[in-house]
Amino acid sequence: MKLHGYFRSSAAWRVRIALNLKGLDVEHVSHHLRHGGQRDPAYLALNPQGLVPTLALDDGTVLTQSLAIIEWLDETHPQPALLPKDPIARAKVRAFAQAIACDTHPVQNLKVLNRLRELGHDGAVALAWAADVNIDGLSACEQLAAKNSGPFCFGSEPGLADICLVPQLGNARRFKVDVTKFPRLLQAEAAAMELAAFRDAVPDRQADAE
Ligand SMILES: N[C@@H](CCC(=O)N[C@@H](CS)C(=O)NCC(=O)O)C(=O)O
Repeated sequence: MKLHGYFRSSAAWRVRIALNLKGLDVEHVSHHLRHGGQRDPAYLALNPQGLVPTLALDDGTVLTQSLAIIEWLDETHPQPALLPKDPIARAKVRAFAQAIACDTHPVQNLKVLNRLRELGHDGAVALAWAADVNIDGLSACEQLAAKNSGPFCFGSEPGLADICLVPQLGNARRFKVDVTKFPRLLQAEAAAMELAAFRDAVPDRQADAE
């Protein structure tokens, strides 16, 4: 399999964690987002959204959207499970993951920040926007996770919620958010970073890191 990504992409980072937890090896193909690699026609033929990640399977199947890719990985490689079996617990984990992946990350991604600059806002305004969006999303996640026992977001094993949380905390720090406001999330992150699957997925450890 080939994972099309970029070291700093938090959506690709989620998939890297999931692959590591499942013990799966892939070839990494980097697309330099700041140089517009995601809009290269050859890449757009794979992923018409011009976003990373994309997972290309050995049989030619192409999967896009990190949550869809991770759920496919979980269905085809069930151990260790990334979602609980109980339907209510699954819905809660998905809600946490979507609070990050659907409602927080998309409004602070590169495309949105570039658009703010094109509309005449200076870099500081774009960064303040990104920080505010992270504070909103992570504040809600802090409350969602606080309802559960730890150390991970939903109990004693890592799962989809932690996979989304750790890269988003990385984004929040990049946008200078004071993450000490989120002690329950930091507890889950600390537990995750005890695991090689999470440590090996961090941007700085990727071959395309700058
Ligand atoms: N919902 C998508 C988001 C993908 C996404 O926004 N990827 C970012 C990097 S984290 C990207 O490719 N940005 C390129 C751009 O904004 O032009 C997913 O979860 O896969």
